[in-house]
Amino acid sequence: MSSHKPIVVVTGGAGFIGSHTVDALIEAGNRVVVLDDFRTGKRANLARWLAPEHRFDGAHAALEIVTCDVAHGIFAALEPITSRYGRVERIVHLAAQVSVVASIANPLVDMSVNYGGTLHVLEYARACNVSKVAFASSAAVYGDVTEMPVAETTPCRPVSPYGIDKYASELALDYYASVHNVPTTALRFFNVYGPRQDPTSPYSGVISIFADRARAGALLTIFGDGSQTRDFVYVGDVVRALLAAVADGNTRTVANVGTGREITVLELAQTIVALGGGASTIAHAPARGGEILKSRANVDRLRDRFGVVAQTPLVDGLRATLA
Ligand code: UD2
Repeated sequence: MSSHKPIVVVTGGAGFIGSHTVDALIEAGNRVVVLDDFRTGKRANLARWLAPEHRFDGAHAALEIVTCDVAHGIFAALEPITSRYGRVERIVHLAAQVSVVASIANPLVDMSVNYGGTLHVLEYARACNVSKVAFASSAAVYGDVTEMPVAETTPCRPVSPYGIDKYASELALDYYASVHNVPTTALRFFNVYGPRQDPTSPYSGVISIFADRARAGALLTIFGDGSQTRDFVYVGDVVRALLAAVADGNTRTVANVGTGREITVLELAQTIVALGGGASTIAHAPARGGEILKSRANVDRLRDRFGVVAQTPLVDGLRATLA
């Protein structure tokens, strides 16, 4: 059966970015195995692939879901599938504890999931000759940078356990690539937004929160005066970057994933209120501590190495998110 479609593992595949990645991989004809511990991931995000015609019979583009916490390793979760259907060809590693603030409260949890999880994935890739590992890193690896846009050559000085563990993961990817011949790419995501991003946590992405409020005609709260900027990149563009990275022959590569454009949080709030029908009002609360003032990615490397340019205009992405 191993002559069939390649098997791609997506860790964190039931989450926001993960489920969009799974959609694109299955649409491209892959057999996809999702590993997710469902702490924040949702089976509903994968609902369209749960019909009988997408059952993992080894022949068709299809989905298999295994409940698995990457912090405990992935060999046992994958063994029943690989012994039946053949080897894992590629891995998109997205499973993570996603909150910077939570990482400060619980650095050891962050380390075991975000760094330990990456080591488990890389150990699997080494032992099983996986052809490529693409990893979701973060702009958080840079820390406080004043010069914009931020290029990959900027020294990494992370200022949170989250940023440290993402950076440590990048170093591990590079080590496994150079010493153990596991081809790897790390993508440094800037502020990703789009449908299925969960707005319910206070640390959820600002667009998911503002969209949720605007739909309800409720108040939008800006932390600080709203002059801080972010580079918001639509999840569909991030998925194109991930698919390019996991299919690509590039190894030991790190690349930013953003748009190269920035917008202030105030302008963002005003745009979302207008798109939501204008019923909401905007209020200000004290600025969050330890927050970066400006963020904008240099995206030359993403274009040059992977041929990917984010192409979704913010207004279009916001409309899709509000819909
Ligand atoms: C993003 C990432 C984080 C990490 C970090 C690296 C998200 C969700 N988080 O954090 O994982 O990679 O970048 O630098 O992408 N805001 C409001 N009102 C709200 C919520 C937020 O004004 O109700 C502001 C917030 O103060 C900040 C901006 O919106 O200035 C963006 O906040 P965020 O939490 O979406 O993302 P960020 O940039 O803190």
